Amino acid sequence: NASYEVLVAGGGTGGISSGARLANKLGKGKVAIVEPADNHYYQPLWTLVGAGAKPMSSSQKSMKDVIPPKATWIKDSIQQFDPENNQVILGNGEKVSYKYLVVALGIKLQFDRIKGLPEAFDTPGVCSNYSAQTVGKTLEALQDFTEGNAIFTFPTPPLKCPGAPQKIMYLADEYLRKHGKRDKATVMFNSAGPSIFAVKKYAESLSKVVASKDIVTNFGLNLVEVKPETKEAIFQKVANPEELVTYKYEMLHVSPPMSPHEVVKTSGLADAAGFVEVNKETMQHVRYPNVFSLGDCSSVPTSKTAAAVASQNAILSKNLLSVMSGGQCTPLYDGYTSCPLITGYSKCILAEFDFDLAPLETFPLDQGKQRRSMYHMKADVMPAIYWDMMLKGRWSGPKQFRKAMHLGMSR
Ligand code: FAD
Ligand code: UQ1
Repeated sequence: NASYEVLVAGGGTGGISSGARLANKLGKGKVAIVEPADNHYYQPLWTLVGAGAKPMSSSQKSMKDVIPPKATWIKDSIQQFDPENNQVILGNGEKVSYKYLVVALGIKLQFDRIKGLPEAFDTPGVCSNYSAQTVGKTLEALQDFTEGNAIFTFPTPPLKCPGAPQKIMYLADEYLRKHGKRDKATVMFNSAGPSIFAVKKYAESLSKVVASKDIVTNFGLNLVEVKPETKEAIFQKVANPEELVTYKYEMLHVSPPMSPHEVVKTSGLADAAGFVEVNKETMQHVRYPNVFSLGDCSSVPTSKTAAAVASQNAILSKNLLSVMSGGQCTPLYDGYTSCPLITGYSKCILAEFDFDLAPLETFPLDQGKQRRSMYHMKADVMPAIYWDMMLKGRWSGPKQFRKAMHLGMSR
């Protein structure tokens, strides 16, 4: 059996950023990352890739180029966790033991929970920014659009980046205007949720954006079926699941339902909802003190984003190293998460908030406003920070900047 000081499950945003920190501290040969994929994706760029504002290549790097140089890459998937025996079983049947485990497997997309959808992706107009395979179809749908309904869906939670389902809608609105097709379109946000956004301050701003763009919102509608032959999308009323509502579509952007991966649900590490059950402030498992988790697969009750992982990976690594040397978990997570709500090809509302859905803003200006500066931050500055700093274990989120910019007056 191979054995490592720290085993990291998953080579996505959380696995690489925390794996890099731990390997930097512990040195060569101590940290292994289990990840089957050939490529690593910076998914936050997919909103812009879908809208044709960035090439797919800018969101993608070869996995071998992001695995930290001091970490060992185990190119396989985790088939089963065995926390009682401090080991995992790989896809090839081999066992790998660990002293400490970091679980960062992300969340599973479930396009197949919507009847007819997997097949509908092979037909014109149906697209989703949520996967590498379907994001390319979004721009095609915009280019092909002539007239009719452009429908943007939002599933029942849980989902990662809850702002993404509407960001692409604002970009689509602007695209259709630029190409003289907006007056032939009805742009519609059909959401299973109750409101445009969970944080009041940003919901107020976004409601104004929706109104100014002449977008129709239908809340409490959950997409359950797509009929590509007749170009119909069928929604269930959340308040009365017996009742179905059908809309014709010309373009249909689907944000799919999501769930924890099966291997996490059955790991012995999960809570009732299937997420890795950690202390929300320390990232340490509630039953196995040598297990930690971060990102979309964890039970941490904040909006699931890469920005949240930026804060979490620093806290997790410090706490894991402290526990390793017999100490306590000290840095405490406040739930910081951020959602750059792109509202056009050069506009963005930078939402930042905490566990209590209270704004926790970095910049000393009103971030509830649409700003060009925040668009550049999201489109050009953040990707560089991600590739050059975060994946190398050198980005802990904007907390220090926030404190400096508010002259120590902020939390
Ligand atoms: P991921 O980065 O998804 O990584 C999970 C990894 O685990 C993957 O590499 C996968 O291959 C691997 N894996 C899965 N199963 C196994 C297994 N059995 N064994 C081994 N490995 C496995 N966040 C923001 O901060 N800002 C944004 O603007 C933003 N926009 C987004 C827009 C879109 C369209 C999408 C899809 C996401 C967006 N996000 C955004 C969210 C962000 O990408 C995620 O929250 C972040 O990537 C979570 O990191 P993670 O490590 O938990 O999961
Ligand atoms: C952030 O730290 C981060 O991590 C890389 C993101 O990832 C996508 C973000 O989108 C944002 C907004 C932040 C927060 C950073 C600043 C400077 C506000």
